[in-house]
Amino acid sequence: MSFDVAAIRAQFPILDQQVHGRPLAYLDNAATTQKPSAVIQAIQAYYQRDNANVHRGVHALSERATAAYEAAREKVRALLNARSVREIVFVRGTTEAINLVAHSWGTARLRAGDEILITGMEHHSNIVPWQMLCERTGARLRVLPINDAGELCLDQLPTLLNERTRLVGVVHLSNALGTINPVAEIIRQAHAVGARVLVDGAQAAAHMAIDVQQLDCDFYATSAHKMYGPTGIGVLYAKEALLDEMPPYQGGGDMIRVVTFERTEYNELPYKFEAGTPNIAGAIGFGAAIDWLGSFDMCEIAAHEQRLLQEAVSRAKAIPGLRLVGEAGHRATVLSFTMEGIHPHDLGTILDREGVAIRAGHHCAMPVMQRFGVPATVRASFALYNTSDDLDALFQALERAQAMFA
Ligand code: C6P
Repeated sequence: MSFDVAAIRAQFPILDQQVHGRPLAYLDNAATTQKPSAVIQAIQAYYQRDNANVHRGVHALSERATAAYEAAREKVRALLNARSVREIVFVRGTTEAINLVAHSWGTARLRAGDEILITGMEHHSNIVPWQMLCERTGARLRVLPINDAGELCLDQLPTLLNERTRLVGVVHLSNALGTINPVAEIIRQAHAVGARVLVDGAQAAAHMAIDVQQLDCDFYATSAHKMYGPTGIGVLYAKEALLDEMPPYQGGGDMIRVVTFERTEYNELPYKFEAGTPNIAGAIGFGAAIDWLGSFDMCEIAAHEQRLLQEAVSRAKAIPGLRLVGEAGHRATVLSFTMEGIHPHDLGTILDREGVAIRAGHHCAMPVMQRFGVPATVRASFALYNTSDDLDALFQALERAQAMFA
C-alpha cells in the first residue's frame, strides 16, 4: 500500500467527527492511537464467529479461537524479530510486562547491595516497579541523568555501570520528550558488566522497526494500544533462557501441566507466564494491527511523522513565550512545551474547545518535569494519519489561547 494520508484517514472512522463544533484534530497518540477499521472488524469477527476459550475446549470454536490467538503470537514474534514464539508472553501492556520482570526475574535474582540503573526520562512504569523491587530486596536504584536538550548523559554511563549492576531499564522512545535513545549502545555497555537490559518500547513500535535480536536486549515491553491495536493487551519479549529460569508471575489455569495438593508442575513457555483466560480478542486485535501496520513502509511512516514534527517545531519556535521541553538531536513524534502565563491544564481545556486533543500534565514522567523545572507540559504527539491541517488547528488554537490570556 502506498503512503496516502487521505486514504489512511478514511480507514479511521473516529477521525471523521466534530468536537465542540470543530473538526477533531487528534494529537494525543502517545497516550493511545486510534484504531483502523481492520482492527475493529477483526475483533468484531472474532466475537461474532469464533468466541470461545483457548487451549481448553475440544470443540470447533475453541480450536478456531486458539488458532487465531496463537497466530497473533506469531505476528508479534515477527514484528519484534524474536527467535521463537516461546519468547512472546502476552500481558495487559507495558506496565504489566515490566512488573512481571521485576517480580519474577528481580525477586529471585537481586540481593542487598545490587544495583538497578534506570534513566532520568523513564515513565513511572519503568521506575516504580524497580523501586518496589529495591524495597523487597535491599537493592539500590541509580539514575543516568539527562541534559538540557533531553538526551541521556551517556558519558556518565561507564561510571554508573559496575559489577553490582544487575539490570538496566531504558526507554526506547520517551513519551515526555520524544527522545530516541541509543539503546543498542547502552545494551552493549550493560552486557559488558554482566547486567541484563529491559527496554521500554511502549512508544517505539508504532514509529520504528524493532529487532530484538539485533538489539540483543534481554527484555522488551510494548503495548498494542499505542500502535493502532486495542487496549488491555501487550507483549513481554524475553530471551528464552531467562524465561526458562524465571518462576511464574501468577498462578492459575493454563500456566500448569499437573496440579496436586503437594506440588504443581508448570506449563511450557510462554504459557507458564499466562495464568487465567487471556485477552483473546485483544491478542487478535493486536495481530490485526500488526498486519495493518505491516502494509506500510515503516521508513515512510517515520518520514511523514518527522516532517510533521519538524513543521511543528519551527511553528512552535515562532511563538513568543513558548518553551519546548525536549530538543534531542534524535527524536520523534512528540512536541512537548509550556507557554508563559498559561497553565498547561488551562491550555488543554482551551485546545479541547477548539477540537484539538492533546495531553496536558506530567505524562506519568514526573521526574522529567522536575528535571526541567515545570509542573506539567502540553504534549502534542503524532501518528501516521496526522496532517498539516491538524497542525493548523493546534497553532490557531494556541494563538487564540494566548490572545485570551494577554
Ligand atoms: N504512556 C502516555 O500518555 P501502558 O499504560 O502499560 O500501556 O504503558 C505504560 C507506558 C510505559 N512506558 C512509556 C514510555 C509510556 O509512554 C507508557 C504509557 C501514556 O504517555 C499513558 S501514561
